Amino acid sequence: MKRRKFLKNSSTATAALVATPFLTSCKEEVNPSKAGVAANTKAIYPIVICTWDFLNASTKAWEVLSSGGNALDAIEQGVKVEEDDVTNQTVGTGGRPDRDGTVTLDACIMDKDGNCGAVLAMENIANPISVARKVMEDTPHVMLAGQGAEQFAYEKGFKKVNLLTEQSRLEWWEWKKTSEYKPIINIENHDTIGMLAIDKNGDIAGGCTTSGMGYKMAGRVGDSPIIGAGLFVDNEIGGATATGMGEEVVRTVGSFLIVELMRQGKSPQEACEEGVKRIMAKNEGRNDFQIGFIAINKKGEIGGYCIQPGFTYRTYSEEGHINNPSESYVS
Ligand code: SD4
Repeated sequence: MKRRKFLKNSSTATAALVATPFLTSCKEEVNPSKAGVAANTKAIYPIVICTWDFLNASTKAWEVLSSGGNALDAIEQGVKVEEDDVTNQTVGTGGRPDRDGTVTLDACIMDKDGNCGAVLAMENIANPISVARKVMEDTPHVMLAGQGAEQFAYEKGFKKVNLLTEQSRLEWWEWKKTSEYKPIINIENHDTIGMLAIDKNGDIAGGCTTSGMGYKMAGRVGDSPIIGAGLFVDNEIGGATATGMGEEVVRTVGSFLIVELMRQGKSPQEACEEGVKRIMAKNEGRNDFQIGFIAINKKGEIGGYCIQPGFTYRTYSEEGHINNPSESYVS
């Protein structure tokens, strides 16, 4: 589904006109042979898109983009808003702990040149997206995990903080009474932020950050910090990112798959739908988990699709900010 059609159909759309003084030349011809799109179409950017209804995060990213900033900065600044929001129990400070009561954070970031960085199962550091960016920019590696990631963060000047809020500690204590690992659809696997942005130059970047599945086993890592699974960007084609049951996204290398499907000519919407279908094909008869994908192509067209009803994704562009209800595989 094309973005304009989606906006028109969106019953919960909350479009608001915004001042965009730097947006005088945001429409540009796209090379159709590279982007897999029809000839003579216009690109619309800057634009930011993120999983779930993160108005504050997308607004922050839009502030960066609309004042001429680049997509990578917009991503880092945008998702940090959720990392710092203690009421979001799936990202950053305030995230739900693992079953032993330890909060561990996962994040990755990817730029227009295919550079990427990630931290996995990192404790005690409030902004994993910024550490992931440092891994990308200041090391010869792509991923740092656990204590290595934490140590690296201290070397880069990050402070040690307590990520476990009283609210999350009390809920974990309550959970321990049954100790049943059974993530509740759209609740316990909710609110990971995956974000994709195109800046005024038409360059794409993306990021994804999470505390992972609540009450997971110690050391468990999902899709979110895994390049290709929770996030993938190819500046010639577009980007994709995921939220939900990470194990299933990893098994399908979901975000890479969606970008490759766009390379073959599918729209972002068609590619997200195919991504979900591939997952469901491996899970015949299973209907107890949620995954949501979002994607954007070089034109700034967007798409989103999920397994269960309830997933939404937010866009912010010169056309305003919109909360898009996603269509779902299961009705
Ligand atoms: C994970 N994909 O760790 C993440 C969880 C998530 O919204 O997306 N929550 O598997």
